[in-house]
Amino acid sequence: GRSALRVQAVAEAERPTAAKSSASAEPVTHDITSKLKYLFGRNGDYTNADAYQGTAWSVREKLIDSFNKTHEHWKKEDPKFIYYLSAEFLMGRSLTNTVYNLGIEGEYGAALRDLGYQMEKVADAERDAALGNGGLGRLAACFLDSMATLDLPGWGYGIRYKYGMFKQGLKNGYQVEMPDIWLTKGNPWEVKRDDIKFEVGFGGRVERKKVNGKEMTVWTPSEKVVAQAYDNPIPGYATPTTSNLRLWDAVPIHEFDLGAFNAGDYDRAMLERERAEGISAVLYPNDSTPEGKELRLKQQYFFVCASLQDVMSRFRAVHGSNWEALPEKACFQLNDTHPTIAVAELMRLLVDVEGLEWDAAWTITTKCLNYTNHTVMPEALEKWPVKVMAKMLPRHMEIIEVINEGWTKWLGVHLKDLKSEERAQKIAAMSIIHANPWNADEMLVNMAYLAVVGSSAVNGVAAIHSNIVKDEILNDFYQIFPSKFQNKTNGVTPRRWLAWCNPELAALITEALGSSEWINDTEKLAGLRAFASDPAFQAKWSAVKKAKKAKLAELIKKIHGDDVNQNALFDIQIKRIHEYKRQYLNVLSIIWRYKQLKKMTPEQRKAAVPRVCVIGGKAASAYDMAKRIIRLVTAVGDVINKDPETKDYLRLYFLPDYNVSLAETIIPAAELSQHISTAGTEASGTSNMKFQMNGCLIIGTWDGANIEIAEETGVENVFVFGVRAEEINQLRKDRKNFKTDPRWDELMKDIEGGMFGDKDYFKPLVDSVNNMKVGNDWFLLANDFAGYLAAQEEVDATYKDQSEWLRRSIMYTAGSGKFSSDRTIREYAEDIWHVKPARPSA
Ligand code: HBZ
Repeated sequence: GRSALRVQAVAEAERPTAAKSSASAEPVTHDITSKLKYLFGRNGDYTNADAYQGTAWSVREKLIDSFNKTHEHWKKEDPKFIYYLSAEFLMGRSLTNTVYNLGIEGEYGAALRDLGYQMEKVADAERDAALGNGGLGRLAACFLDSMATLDLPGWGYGIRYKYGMFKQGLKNGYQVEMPDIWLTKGNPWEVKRDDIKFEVGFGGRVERKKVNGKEMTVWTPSEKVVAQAYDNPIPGYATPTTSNLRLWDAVPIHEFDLGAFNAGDYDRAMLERERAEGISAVLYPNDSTPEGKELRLKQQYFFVCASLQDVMSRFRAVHGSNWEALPEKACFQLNDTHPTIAVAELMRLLVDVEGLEWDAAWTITTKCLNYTNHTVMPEALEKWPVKVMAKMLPRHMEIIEVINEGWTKWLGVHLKDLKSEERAQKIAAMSIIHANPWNADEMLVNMAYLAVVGSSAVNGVAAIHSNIVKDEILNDFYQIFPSKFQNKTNGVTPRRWLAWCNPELAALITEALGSSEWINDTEKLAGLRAFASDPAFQAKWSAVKKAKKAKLAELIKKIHGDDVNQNALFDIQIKRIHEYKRQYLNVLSIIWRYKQLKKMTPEQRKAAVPRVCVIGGKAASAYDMAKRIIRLVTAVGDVINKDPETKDYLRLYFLPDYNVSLAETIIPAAELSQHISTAGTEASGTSNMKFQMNGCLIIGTWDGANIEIAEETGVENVFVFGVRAEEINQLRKDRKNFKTDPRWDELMKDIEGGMFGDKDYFKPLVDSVNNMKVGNDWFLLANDFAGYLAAQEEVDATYKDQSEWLRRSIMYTAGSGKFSSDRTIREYAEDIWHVKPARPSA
């Protein structure tokens, strides 16, 4: 409509970044076409995909200029650096983010227009860098954006997986997994560093030897590979700073075994290459149960070993072997336990390679390392069998044993006032190495315990989660080191997740606030509260939402071939599929809604609030129950989307291959989003923050960051339901006596009875929540069911009052200031890292 066009016009005029280039697009146009000509041999008649390549390779040069300046400055200043060690960085696409962060979107947009292309369509041709599973990997990516924007000297370190997160397809409504082949067309956002390589060893033997009269430990690995560095420049927003994400690729030490090749043994000649390349070949797609495979441990050690050697070699170049000063120049954040082998590796490098005394090395190590926990699920905590570790990393296993001896001895002294039996129990419970509770013959290395003992600070990712870490998961350790434990509530970058993915809303916000400063000072969004009840502002706000809903409707049409009612409430749940996240509960309420609609007269239906429900997310390949949940979503959708009586009032679509780019389209279009985990199970959640920023109302449990979001938005503006975390243990114990709601019983019978077909396939799903006698329904869906339906009714009632709905929507964005990752990173920098900004001159 007209107002949507007006907003679009505002968006064009008031581009939220500073640089509105009035310069001619001519040089940029020329640069793009010459990239196409000389790099790709193309001469006119470009597709959007070509235009993307030309544009990206041109932008890359600006990025590298900025990268070089920043690193020259940092080299000169020699500030303390933070190194974010993470097995995953879920970066998504780079083109839009790069031109906006560098403030060159004006010239590039104009150049593309001159050539007859639209930036949005061109940007759409980029493949996601999907080197992560979900929240944890995307958090790392948001953190890099904020670190650069805040001018903090800091790098990310990780693995350059050849295949990222699998692509999800649907076949007859079931999930199918396809490889993510993302590098075939080259990657303009990386720079291969041919001069930066480190050897990484595995296996072999450990000996004591006299070296220059000193007793030393020498590890001779049986297998070696080379870690090859690739740098991915990370532009900050509205600053000259461009920092770095350094990813390691595994390559063989010898190109290939010529001897074997000449002897005609081609297979053996290739063996070394295959073994090496296998290490960085593929991201494990598990977001919850750790993969106990040797290759996974190899990946972890591979990137940690290369990263520590790299940092130490830069330190040595400036400070020689003054290792005592290392903690003044470098600190490492362990993103979950995945890089925890760093505790043993830093000890090995300091003691075995640099020749430091054990105690001095231990002081340095514990000063340099910090650990973030992201989960409360006991089954998700990594434990490596001692056997596996001893075989692959024999020296590290010894080091961990020595660390554990020192630790348990220290504990004995520290707990001397306890009765000896109690003391022995405590020590056993806190030992880094302990027996497998399910198999007493197997000894395990508890990586979380190793991380806590080896770190200065340990943090959870939302207030409630940090409390659960202190009071439950790591309570024994908290008792001993209370000051080690902190909270750092997660955040998301407001650049990608509001300004760039929703330029129309960004323009409206900038217009209302009179400046675009909110983009790196999100507390300013609070100024929107003054407009929340203003009908004229609400109308503009609503026009933006409508325009974004139209985009999502287009996507649904493209994928499913259906036209959806764009006046319906757009109700979204997108996240990894997991029992604790309770997509199943969502489906049950959709079935219930369908049944209610079926009972209504046509007149009554006309009074109902129409909904378009969208569910998206990947199931880990081996997570059987999650795959059944996906099939239930598609099966229910197949029935209700076709029903002529109800299809104008209710739809359910599963959007396959949910990823960062899809999120950038879905989130701005959402009016209601669902964050309905069992209280106490979702550490934080971060999409909840993205939805909030985009003015999307939340239906959710009192869990993770939902709580803090509700506090900032006004609890009365959020649809909160369900049991509280404190009640969970008792409710689980009482589960057998729980009397289910009759509506619940009805739905169970419907699914079991084949209302959506596939009844044998759905049987385990019904049993998982409905076999009370064996104490099932671990995630308490039945307990929260009635409260959830009531909250959904409240949603409908509120939606009928559009002015109230819009007021709340504006209040959400206005209350989202706290959830910028800039705030999170500032807290890490001040409370944990003690790093200070170092901005190069422009
Ligand atoms: O980390 C998530 C939490 O579930 C979520 O609540 C939180 O907001 C987010 C950021 O703190 N955890 C994950 O995403 N975890 C993984 O993706 C994962 C990946 C590999 C693993 C284990 C977990 O081996």
